[in-house]
Amino acid sequence: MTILTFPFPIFALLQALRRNYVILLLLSLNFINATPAIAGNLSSDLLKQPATEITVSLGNAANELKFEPNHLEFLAGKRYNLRLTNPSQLKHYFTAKDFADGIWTQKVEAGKVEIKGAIHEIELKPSAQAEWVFVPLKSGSYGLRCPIAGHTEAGMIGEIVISN
Ligand SMILES: [Cu+2]
Repeated sequence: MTILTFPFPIFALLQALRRNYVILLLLSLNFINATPAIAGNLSSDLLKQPATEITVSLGNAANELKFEPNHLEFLAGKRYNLRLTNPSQLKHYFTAKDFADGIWTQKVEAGKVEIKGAIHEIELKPSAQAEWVFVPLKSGSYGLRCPIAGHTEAGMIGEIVISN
């Protein structure tokens, strides 16, 4: 009896595996085909949005070690132009790595140079300016700081919130 029933489960199993294999193959083909199309549509739609401008000052003319403002709020899916300025006589950084991981950067523009692709940190020399054009994607609360020795400790920190 056991000998007679034995081949059936094996056959059923093989059939099931074959069926699953086909489903998995279809799923992976779908994934491969769909992903670039979605990414393509997403970025072209995002690029059409007018960018909301927000200015953040790194330090100030009195050389105080702070970001002004030190609290930034963004909405996921909207396009922004974050203008960074350094009106002080000191070099400063805009460092917000987790925030940078949660956004899609279109470009960073400084002087006559445009940089495309992911950016994690921007250094501004005295009187420098830069524009960071991006679309926030991942909601959360992220830390901002200037990592130059003594600056974070003196309070050159901030918070960036992305909400849905
Ligand atoms: Cu600084």
